[in-house]
Amino acid sequence: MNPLKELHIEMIKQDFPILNQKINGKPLIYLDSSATSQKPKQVIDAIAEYYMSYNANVHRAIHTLGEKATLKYEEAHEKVAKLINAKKEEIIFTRNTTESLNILAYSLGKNITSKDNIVVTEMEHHSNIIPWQQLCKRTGAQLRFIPIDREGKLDIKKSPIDKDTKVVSVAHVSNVLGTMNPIKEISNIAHKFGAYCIVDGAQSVPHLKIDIKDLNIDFMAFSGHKMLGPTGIGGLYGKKEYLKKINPVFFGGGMISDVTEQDAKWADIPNKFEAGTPNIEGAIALGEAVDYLESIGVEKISRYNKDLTQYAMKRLLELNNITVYGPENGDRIGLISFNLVGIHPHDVAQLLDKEGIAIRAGHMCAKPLMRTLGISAVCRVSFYFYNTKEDIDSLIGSLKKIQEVFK
Ligand code: 7TS
Repeated sequence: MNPLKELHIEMIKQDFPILNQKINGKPLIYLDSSATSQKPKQVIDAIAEYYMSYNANVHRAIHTLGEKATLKYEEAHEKVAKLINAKKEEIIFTRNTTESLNILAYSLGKNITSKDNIVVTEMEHHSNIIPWQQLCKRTGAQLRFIPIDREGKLDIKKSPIDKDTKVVSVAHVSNVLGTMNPIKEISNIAHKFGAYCIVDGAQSVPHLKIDIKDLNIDFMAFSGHKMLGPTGIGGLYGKKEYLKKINPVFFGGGMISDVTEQDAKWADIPNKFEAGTPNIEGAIALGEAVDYLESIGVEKISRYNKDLTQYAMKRLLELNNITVYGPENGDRIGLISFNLVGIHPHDVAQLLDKEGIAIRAGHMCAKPLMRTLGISAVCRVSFYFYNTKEDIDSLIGSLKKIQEVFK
């Protein structure tokens, strides 16, 4: 079946109350899901239900409310784990991808010395660069980059991974180029040299069926708010044996098995990494988001998004005076960055907003990549399964109008 007909989008859209509104007198077309996705009412209701009927702290109360909150919080670990084929105790709830990567940079950083190097890529978001830069400054280790080729794919042949590499941390899908990176190939190289392989899944977990075992990775960071969940909740997957071995970076209540005046012993995973009262309603609502994704089918969502991205690519390339970044077809999903020749991305975004179309413009928190591409900013359209071909057609119509205005 044609993937674009596989989903009942008009019915699905009913679940997203925010989409049913006008912006500047025009029906809202939301093309900024890579920044944050919209939320179905099932997720919004889950937050309200927690506060209206069983608000209580987790892992401490004997009373009914506390037991229900704990059960739902634990269930959320299980749901997220199942989504990526991990074990329940391998999922740590954090605030977002950024926090997950910072935790790793601190925790794995304990054993890094000035002889070592850390490898990332030229297409990383700042969240997967700066924590490693800071680690390198603390330890004297070297930060290295896998370069990109002219098409916007990783040039693995030029990989700087070697016997002194301790960590390889790579975006699964680039938030600028949309490129899907060959994670299995990279994890094989990393492991051959004895390095940890970390995946920044911020842009992939919302769109792809992830199997962390098949990818053969050691850690993965992701954000709930990009996959229908609320803000302030994210995840860190870690292989059980490594999570058991490495040290936590936050200390306090809820993460210990015993404490004396001068020392403490850590609780089992994942509690060891979840110090303090967690984002209980966020975790529960993320569990609801996972249920929602699975009720539609992650594979169906993936096929739909790939096809929509391909359609958008075809339509964008029909325009004159446009530069599109990243691979033109094949290994990409969910988003497209471009520039209209002679028109600043901020002007494009502002004029589209007047038409009710929300896109992102700027450096996308990927300044090193912008420098590699020789630009300072891009326009980026990003899609989710509540978008349609008609949304893309409206975008193209509005872009043509903008080009006319600037002629
Ligand atoms: N990694 C990638 C690949 C991302 O796209 C983002 C956010 C992050 C990490 C950080 O996620 P956070 O939830 O911790 O903030 N990317 C974007 C974006 O492209 N537009 O807004 C946020």
